[in-house]
Amino acid sequence: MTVKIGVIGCGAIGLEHIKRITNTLSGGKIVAVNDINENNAKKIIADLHLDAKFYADGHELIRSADVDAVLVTCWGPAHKEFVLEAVKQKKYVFCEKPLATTADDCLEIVEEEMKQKKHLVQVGFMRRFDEGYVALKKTIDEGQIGAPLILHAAHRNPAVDEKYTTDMAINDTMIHEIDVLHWLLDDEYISAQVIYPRKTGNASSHLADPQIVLVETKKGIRIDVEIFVNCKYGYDIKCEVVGEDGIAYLPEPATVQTRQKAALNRPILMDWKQRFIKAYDYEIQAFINNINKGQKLDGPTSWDGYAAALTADVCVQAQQNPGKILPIKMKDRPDFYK
Ligand code: NAI
Ligand code: ISE
Repeated sequence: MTVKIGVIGCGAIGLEHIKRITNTLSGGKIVAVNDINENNAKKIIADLHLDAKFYADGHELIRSADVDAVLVTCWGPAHKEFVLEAVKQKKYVFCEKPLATTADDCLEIVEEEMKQKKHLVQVGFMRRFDEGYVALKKTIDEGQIGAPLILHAAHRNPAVDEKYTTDMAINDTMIHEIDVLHWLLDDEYISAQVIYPRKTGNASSHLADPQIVLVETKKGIRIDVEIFVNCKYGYDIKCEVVGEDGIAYLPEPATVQTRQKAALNRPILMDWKQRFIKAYDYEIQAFINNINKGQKLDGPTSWDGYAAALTADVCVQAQQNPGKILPIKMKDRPDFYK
């Protein structure tokens, strides 16, 4: 069977996903495309020779009998309306992060999904599909480093544009750590604190960069995440778990090491699209395969989308109250999502 997919939002990541479904993955076909930028969407259909129809209205795309599953890859504030509509229509939906921009909006999706009594939503937290994080989780789960005590993480982007604001360091960037780290540690967050180091001269005047977020978990693990989005030298993701019997590190991406002109060199990637390319392939292939086999979706759920949004809300409040430790009060996970 081929899953007939409609895409809402054909910007940077929407286009990447359209290309991977068309050229790299199996079992799925792009049959419908929507974007408020009609010219761009139509150009993508033409340039990639897609056998797909353009819909001026995203809701009409979702309701179309030609569409089995929906990819929501437009900008964050529009995610909720399209995900809710897809769930109401009992259609599978893959939504790029964030699931919605507020925790309350995420809960509305959670409630609608539970009403339908079926897991229909997968959220695009692709790091759970990254081979490095999967290997790191296995190391921790097997008890190789004993109980985790401390986790040091860094999320560095070479540069961001003028439109990138201080809260985006949480909502757009650290949101990946927020999701992947509690999954990695099989734990929940209970508090957050933000501190600001000396500001880099490479950031725009309105942006606080870098930032450090300190998070505590239910088990008492202390996590520090450095977010530095104008680090210049590369796209660099670090994760080091300190356990009672040893330390485990997120593997570096495989790049060729050279010895040349009295120097030992290893290139560093510059772009997030390259760094997690396989993880994006795996998450969407899993989405397609599970639909095709009639299996439960196995990626991040709408509950994970809620947990991330709630944690991010508290981290943004912590940004506005530097140094203050703020509690994270999560609702109890419903049985449906256990
Ligand atoms: P983008 O700005 O390149 O593209 C967004 C597209 O959505 C544009 O083509 C815009 O015209 C369209 N759009 C906006 N409102 C719309 C609406 N109401 N209906 C239909 N189309 C609409 O943004 P980008 O980088 O592609 O990001 C899209 C989403 O993907 C964001 O939520 C972002 O956080 C997420 N993302 C996830 C990444 C990951 O690593 N998982 C990486 C990059 C983005
Ligand atoms: C972007 O939206 C992403 O999701 C990337 O993974 C992240 O590194 C970047 O900071 C975000 O802007």
